[in-house]
Amino acid sequence: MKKRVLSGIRATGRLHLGNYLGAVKGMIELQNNSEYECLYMVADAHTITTPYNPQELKTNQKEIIIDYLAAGLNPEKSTLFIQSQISEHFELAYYFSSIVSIARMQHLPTYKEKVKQYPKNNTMALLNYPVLMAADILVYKANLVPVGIDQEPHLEVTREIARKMNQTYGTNFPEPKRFSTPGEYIPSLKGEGKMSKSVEGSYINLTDSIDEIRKKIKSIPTATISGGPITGGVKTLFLLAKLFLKESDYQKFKDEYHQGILKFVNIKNAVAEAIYQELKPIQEKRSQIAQNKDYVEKVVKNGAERAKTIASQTLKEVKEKMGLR
Ligand code: AQP
Repeated sequence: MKKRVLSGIRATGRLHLGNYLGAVKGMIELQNNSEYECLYMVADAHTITTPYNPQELKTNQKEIIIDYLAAGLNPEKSTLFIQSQISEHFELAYYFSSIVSIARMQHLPTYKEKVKQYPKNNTMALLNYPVLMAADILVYKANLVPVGIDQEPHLEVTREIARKMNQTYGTNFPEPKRFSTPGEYIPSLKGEGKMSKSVEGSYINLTDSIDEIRKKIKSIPTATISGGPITGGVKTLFLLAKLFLKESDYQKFKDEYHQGILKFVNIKNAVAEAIYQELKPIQEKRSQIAQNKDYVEKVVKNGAERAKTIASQTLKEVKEKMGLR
């Protein structure tokens, strides 16, 4: 039997370069490996753990599917679906919550950060986020999860839940691992923290024009004189250079930097151009797919059918083991 892969992205807005490099690139790589069966969702139920607009969420559900398709996810190879359409995720999360302590959830750095960011939104759903994520993964008995490094604490919780369920109830959940990419952590363009949708000025969208990308790359804080240790904005710039430029160009800029002769405008222009060259075909494909609403609907409908078949089987097993049927 093929090993399973599960991943998802919250429907909080348009995808940015961090989502693309940290998650989507890994999703594509695994989709194209015949050893795996891949299921990729729009994590709309995770979206409501932070303040949101229902009308925008409705639009974003489909926009993320369009982003997935444009970036290279292929519904012939991967199951693409919307999380909230598979009610088994929520039912399993409830059963899992019976073996997870409140303290364990309260101590997670991801939870603390979100509470700091949205102090008026310290809800049960936010506290429960990692439990629902464990259910998202384990309802498909997925072994591999292509996500950015920021999700590692949640994966640790998933493994703990799998172990405890197996020990307590004799289930056979795998202990899933993260599938990492070279872009597993893309820093904010502002020089502090990670690239994030909710931090204005921190990100490049997949739909940005060359002018917008140039402007954003120019905004990365760099020293006026090159040389010395590579830190802060300079580090971000070199990471993007490593990910997008030819190795020889990257090395040339690095050597110039260490010799103290690098003009930041040159590396910034080269990086902006290289990012745009990678995004351009995605943008072109996106505008074609966006016009074909019926196709997108069909992808989502087929995806839900496949996801539901697997998820309902797991629920049946879990309920039997837990004495619920
Ligand atoms: N900066 C990043 N570098 C690498 N990977 C990243 N991911 C997110 N930011 C980076 C990965 O993208 C996937 C989707 O993450 P998410 O569903 O948590 O999306 P999000 O919450 O909308 O991501 P943001 O941008 O951080 O949004 P806000 O600001 O709303 O919290 C995951 O695999 C994640 O690791």
